[in-house]
Amino acid sequence: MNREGDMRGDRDFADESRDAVRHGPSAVPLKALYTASDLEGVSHLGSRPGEAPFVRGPHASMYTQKPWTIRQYAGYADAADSNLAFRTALAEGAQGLSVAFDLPTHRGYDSDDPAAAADVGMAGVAIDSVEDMKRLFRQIPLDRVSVSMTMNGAVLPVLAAFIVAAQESGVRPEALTGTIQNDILKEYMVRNTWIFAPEPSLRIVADVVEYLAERAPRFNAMSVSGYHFQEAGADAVLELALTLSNARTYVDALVTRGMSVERIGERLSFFFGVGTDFFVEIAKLRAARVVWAGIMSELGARGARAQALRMHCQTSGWSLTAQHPQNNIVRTTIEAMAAVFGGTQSLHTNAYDEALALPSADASRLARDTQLIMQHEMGLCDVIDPWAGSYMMESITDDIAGRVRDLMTQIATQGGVVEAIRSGWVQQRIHEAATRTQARIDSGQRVVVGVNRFRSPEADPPSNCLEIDGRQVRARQVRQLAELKTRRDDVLVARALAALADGARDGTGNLLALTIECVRARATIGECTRALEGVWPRYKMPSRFSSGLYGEARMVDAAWRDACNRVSALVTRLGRLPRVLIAKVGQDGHDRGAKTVAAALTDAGFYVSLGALFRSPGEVVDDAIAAKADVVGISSLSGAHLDLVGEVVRTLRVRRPMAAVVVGGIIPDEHARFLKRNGLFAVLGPGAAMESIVSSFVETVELALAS
Ligand code: 2CP
Repeated sequence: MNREGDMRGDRDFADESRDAVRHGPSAVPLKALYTASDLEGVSHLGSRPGEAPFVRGPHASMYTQKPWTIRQYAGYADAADSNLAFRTALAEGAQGLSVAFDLPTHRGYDSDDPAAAADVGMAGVAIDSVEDMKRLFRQIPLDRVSVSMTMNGAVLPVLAAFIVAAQESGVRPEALTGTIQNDILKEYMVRNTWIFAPEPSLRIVADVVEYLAERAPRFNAMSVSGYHFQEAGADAVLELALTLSNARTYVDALVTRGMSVERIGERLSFFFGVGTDFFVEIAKLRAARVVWAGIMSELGARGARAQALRMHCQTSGWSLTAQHPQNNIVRTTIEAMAAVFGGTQSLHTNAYDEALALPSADASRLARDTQLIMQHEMGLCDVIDPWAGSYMMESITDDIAGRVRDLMTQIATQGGVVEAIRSGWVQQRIHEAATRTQARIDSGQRVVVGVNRFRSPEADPPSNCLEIDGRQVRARQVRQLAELKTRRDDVLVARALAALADGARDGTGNLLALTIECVRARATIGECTRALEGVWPRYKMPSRFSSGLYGEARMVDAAWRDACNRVSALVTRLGRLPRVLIAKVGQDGHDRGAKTVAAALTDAGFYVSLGALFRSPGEVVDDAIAAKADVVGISSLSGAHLDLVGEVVRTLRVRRPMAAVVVGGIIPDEHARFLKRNGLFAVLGPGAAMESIVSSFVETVELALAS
């Protein structure tokens, strides 16, 4: 074809395809071509950075004056180990800290509590008291290094321990900078580290915000989070609508208590996930600022500080693959670019080996250096909001903002987020989105390189992942707890804990102020939580999943139909449906995988019971007996599988020997071999398509029946 022909072809394409709508991996439709006409009616055009509606960023100069904060989420084992890791990171270029606590700390259990035993120090650092907190920040100047703490359920004692530890090292609360997540609503929706029911938890949130506004005004009192929605399966619009609805609920509650909207807005911050849908993710972050500025303005906020949305971002953990882990370096880098183009204030980049186990030191360094390279070698900080004016970017920013407002109205008309949690609407919507995504991946409609396409027979070299000796960490914590209790004044502790319980019961006093007195007297995290449990019993929430969706999405897919036929043959042989219990064990609340597998197995023809969260190994066995399970499928993502799954296998062998156990999640090969030698039937690695999971369950039942 000659040059003229080429050009005519290009023109034809432009004319014919400019309005063709394609559906990418997210819920936002993208067009093949955008032109000036797509900017008609976009109202945010023309605004400048640092000006409402802040689409171009919360600050006028953005990264040209101060680049985003490199803030890697970290913490493992005990306070001394994590302190060393923090100091090393700061020496090597990290600009702020972000503490990952272990699951027992999140759920308000001390390390010597039997409910916590297997999880101590595994998925974060174990903190039992102010003494641990002092060890965690030894030689770190808390008046100069900002510290973010991801804590929600046990926010009172953990934040109290931080404040007292700082005071005892000579730093007054007024000098502290940092962020406490303090976003309990999303815990009921997805993350599941709640302790108490929503209503008392909202009081705790508000008491924390009020205390910080008064005593530690430089500290961000909340990090309202969308990240976990995305990780659980939500698309960009749902992530924003839920996050901003939650934030709105907090603001309303605080205004009702008499706080000014201006003051609330100044120290409210946000946290979003950044996934693989590059353009949409940039637009999402820009749209978040537009929608939030509108809400705060409606509520009466006038100052830029109160209207401008400031955010932390984290690259998507869910997008990481266990197959060919080096590919994750590329995914993370591009996701990080989306966060930066979207104007984030602070960023965590994931380590490439995190789908296999806790990150190795090398992988963590590479993740951090990715950001250093972006800041220092690539010129990304030289231009403010470089996507501004792009037909595509401005158009989809506006599109997302409109869809988010519509969904927020839908949530509000149902009675708001607390009602939507209670009815299960939110959990259901996210689960359904996750199930559809899984079906798209399993059918190959959504490509995951190295997993469902472009697989290479060459295995990557094994990663040198971090191993935690949880038993040793626990033994150290238990010893330190015992020492703490011999040194303290028990009468003082009892008095402070009684005052805290009274404050909770009577609705009087600020609960953070009361907890600070408990912690100063050396009450532990677990004791403070138990004092509150006396007034507000631990909350329980049913686990639910939806059947029908997965099977429907794969109805015409031969691989799926084959798997279903295998289940039908098994049903014929058994003369009944094969029965499966899908269980979570220990303090691990990540339930996206468990719910999706439960949904797919049901659609394939199994009878599936989904167990509650936070069960002990003994309780899982009780559930298996009650469900008359042929197979118990355990989902484990917390690193505590050796103890917890091992105990389920041992106990089940005695109490229901005909049932077999399989486990799915992040299980290093060596651990898988060990568990299999000790009676585990199978390990289903991350990235397995549902048809292969279904086939594994069929084989497990067949083998268990034959043995
Ligand atoms: C920044 N500043 C500027 C400019 N840029 N001033 C003028 N011109 C500029 N261009 C100022 C800010 O106003 C601020 O001062 C100070 O510099 C620090 O900047 P910042 O933007 O506030 O950065 P930051 O201190 O790093 O705070 C960022 C956030 C904060 C987002 C506001 O909330 C944060 O650090 N969040 C991190 C949350 C986190 O780590 N979460 C981890 C989740 P002033 O303070 O005086 O205003 S991990 C969770 C896992 C996955 C889990 O949940 O399980």
